[in-house]
Amino acid sequence: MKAIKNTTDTSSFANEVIKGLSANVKYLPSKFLYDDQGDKLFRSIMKLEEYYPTRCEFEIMQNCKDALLDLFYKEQKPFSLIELGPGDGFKSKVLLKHFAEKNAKFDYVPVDICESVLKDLCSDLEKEIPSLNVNAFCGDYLEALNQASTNGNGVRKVILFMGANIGNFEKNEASKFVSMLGQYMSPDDLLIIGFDLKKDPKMILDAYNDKSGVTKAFNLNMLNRINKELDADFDLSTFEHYPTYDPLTGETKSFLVSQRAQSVNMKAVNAMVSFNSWEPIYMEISKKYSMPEIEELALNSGFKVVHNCFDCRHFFVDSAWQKTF
Ligand code: AVI
Repeated sequence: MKAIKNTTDTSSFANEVIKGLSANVKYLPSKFLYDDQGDKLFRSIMKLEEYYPTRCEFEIMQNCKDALLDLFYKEQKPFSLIELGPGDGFKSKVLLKHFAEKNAKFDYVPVDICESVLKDLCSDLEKEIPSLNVNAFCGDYLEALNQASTNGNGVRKVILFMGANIGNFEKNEASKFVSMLGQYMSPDDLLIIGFDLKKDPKMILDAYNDKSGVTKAFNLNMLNRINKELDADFDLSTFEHYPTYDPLTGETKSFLVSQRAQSVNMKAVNAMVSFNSWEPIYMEISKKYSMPEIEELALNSGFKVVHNCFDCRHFFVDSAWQKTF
């Protein structure tokens, strides 16, 4: 395993928090949900009865591992499997084990902004799949792709962006992001994106409003993070978790709503923010897609869909794309 490179920029947290909480409609960037405690809470979310996407994508990995190997290992040419945001590798390990058993020639490049996530994953992989060649990259996705393109000597890149992470982008941002990935891809490379599909609205809303309150704790943890890192005095008990789902747009949006008028001090950055009673902070979007919307996103971002893998209920799809030019 090569040394992990750390390019995490810690100074942007304070600036982005201040910008979001000073906006007309207050928001906090959802990427900041994932500090150590947020990672733990998200792992608990993935095990919740109500949170179906992880189990659906796991089923896809199990059922489609042969089809995916055929697609990735075309003409038995070595490839580089670059996973953006692998988490604990729960789903991708299904592929990695299968590919290793089949003696496919590939290396695995997990990319994450969080060093501890990568360290845990790498030590797991060393134990579970000792023959696997792992080159972890700690930092920005695009920087990792840039490095892979420069050092890759023309080896085919297969980029995995799973877990419905694409749903956490606003519509235009999703297209911009995918187009940017395309800039680092050759015509023969593949991009696999996991999409959570539109389905029974009640089921979707329940996934973000679990009875045990883990998703509420996950959102409130961001305020706790601000308390710790910016010496702020958010009173978590005065903010209510409020998720919504719009079946027309497919957008789940999560808010933390201030139950009373109050001011919060962020002493470390010498800033104060005031809330009206019932004023929301927009925390996160989790967009659900239809198949035509997926085709449209591919086209608008310079890609075409070459293969789709569904779970048996068609709740989720891992869609394989190639560049159109
Ligand atoms: C990481 N991401 C795809 C999750 C989602 O479903 O949007 C994050 C999450 N937020 C609340 N529950 C899960």
